[in-house]
Amino acid sequence: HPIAYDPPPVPGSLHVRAARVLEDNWTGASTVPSRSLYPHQWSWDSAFVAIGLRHLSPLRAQTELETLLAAQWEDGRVPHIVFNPSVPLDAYFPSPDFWRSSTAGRAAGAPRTVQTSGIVQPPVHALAVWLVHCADPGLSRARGFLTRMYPKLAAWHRYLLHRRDLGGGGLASVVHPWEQGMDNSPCWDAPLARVTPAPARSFRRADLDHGAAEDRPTDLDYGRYVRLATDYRDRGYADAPGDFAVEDPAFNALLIASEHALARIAHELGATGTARHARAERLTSALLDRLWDPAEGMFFCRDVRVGQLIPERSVSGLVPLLLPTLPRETAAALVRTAGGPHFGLGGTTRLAPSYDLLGEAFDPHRYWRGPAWFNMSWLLERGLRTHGEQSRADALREAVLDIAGTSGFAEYVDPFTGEACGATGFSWTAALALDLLH
Ligand code: 9YW
Repeated sequence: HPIAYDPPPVPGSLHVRAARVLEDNWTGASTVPSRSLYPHQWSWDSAFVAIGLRHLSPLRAQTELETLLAAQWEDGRVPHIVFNPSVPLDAYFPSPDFWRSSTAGRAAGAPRTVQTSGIVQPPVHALAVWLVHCADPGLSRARGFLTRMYPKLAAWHRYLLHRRDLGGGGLASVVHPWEQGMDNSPCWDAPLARVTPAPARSFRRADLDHGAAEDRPTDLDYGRYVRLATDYRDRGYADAPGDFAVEDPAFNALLIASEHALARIAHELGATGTARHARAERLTSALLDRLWDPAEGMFFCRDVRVGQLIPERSVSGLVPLLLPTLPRETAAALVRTAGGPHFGLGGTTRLAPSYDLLGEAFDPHRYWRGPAWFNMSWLLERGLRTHGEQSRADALREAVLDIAGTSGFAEYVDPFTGEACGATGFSWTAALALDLLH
C-alpha cells in the first residue's frame, strides 16, 4: 500500500523544544537573545529568560541575573547590553567601541573589566529575582542569592527614581527609544522628529546582515538612534534633560511591579518591606496622574520636552494591567480596550499587537509598529489573571503556547496569523512559553 507522506513534525514536546532553544543560546554565564541577531547579553531579555529558566535550572537562572548585575555601574544603572568579548566587533552595531563605557562612562562608574552600553532597559529585574528565588528558596538561601542581589536592585531603582525623574512628577523617563525596548514604536515618531539624524555613512548596520530590512527599523530611525546615543555618550552619560525624554507606561509599570517584588525580597531578608510597598503605591498614583487617559481607557506616553501625552496607542499603554493595586475601574477599562477595535484581543488578533490596529503607522510585520511580541502577551496574561479575567487569560495563554511552537519561537509574529517575523529560536519567547507551561 502506498503510504501518504506526512512531513515529520519537529521532534519533541513544546517543553523540550523550548528548553533546547535556551540550551543553544546559553553561553556559560548568560543567555544571548538570538545567536544570529543579538550575540551579547541584553538586560530585560535576561530578566525574562531567567523567569523561564528557573523551571529548568534555578542555578542557571540565578547565574543569568548575577552576570547581568555584575556589570552594573556605580551610579546604579544596569546597562542594556553587556558585551561578550569573544564576539567580533562587527557582529552587532552599536559595538563596544561605539559606547566606550570604560572611558566615556568613567565618571558614572562604568565597570573597568567588562564593556557595556551606557543606556538602560525596562526594570524587570527585581521581579525576575523574586520569581527565581521562589522556584528554589533552599538553593537561593544557600547561595545568598537575595542577600547579594538586594543592594544592587535597590541601587538600580534609586538611579531610576532620582537620576531619571526628568519630568519632575515622580516617574522615570527614558532618554532613548532603545531604553524602553520597543525601538521603533510610533510613540517615538514625534519626539524623534526633533533629533537631527547622524549621517548614514557614519555607521554600519550589522542587523541587516541577519534580519529582513522590511521587518526592521528604517535607516532614518537608525540615524536618530545613533545621534541620541552619541550625544549621551559625549556628555559622559550624565543625566540632564536632553533632546529626548519620555515617560512610558510599561517602563514605569515594570518599575512598580519590581518595587513590590523588592518589598517581598526585603521581607524575606528580615525587614518589613513596608516603605517599598508605600513607594510603589506613590509611583502608581503618579502613573495614573500623569499617563492615564480616562476617555481612551488606556495609558499613554508623556513627551517630557513638550509636557504632553503622545496620542499613539501602544501595547505599552496596556501593560499597567499587571499591577494588582490598580483601581478596579482602571483595570476594567484596560480589559475593554485590549479586547476592542484597537488591539482586537480575543477577536481579530491572536496575540496582543504592539501598536494600534487602526493607527496610521500600523504595519503587521515591522518590528514594534504592529507585530505581536511574546513578552507583551506574557505580561498581559498575568495582568488578566491578576484582575480575575480567568477565561481571557486562559485564551491568551493557549495562543502564546500554540504560536510559540508553530513559529519556531519567533522573535515577533504577525498579530493576525501568528506568522513568524525576525529571528527564530528567540530566547524570551522560549522562556516565557516555558513559564506558561508551569
Ligand atoms: C536591536 C534583544 C533586543 C530587545 C529589544 C528589541 C531588540 C535590539 O532586541 O533591540 O538591535 O534592534 O527591540 O527590546 O531587548 O532581544
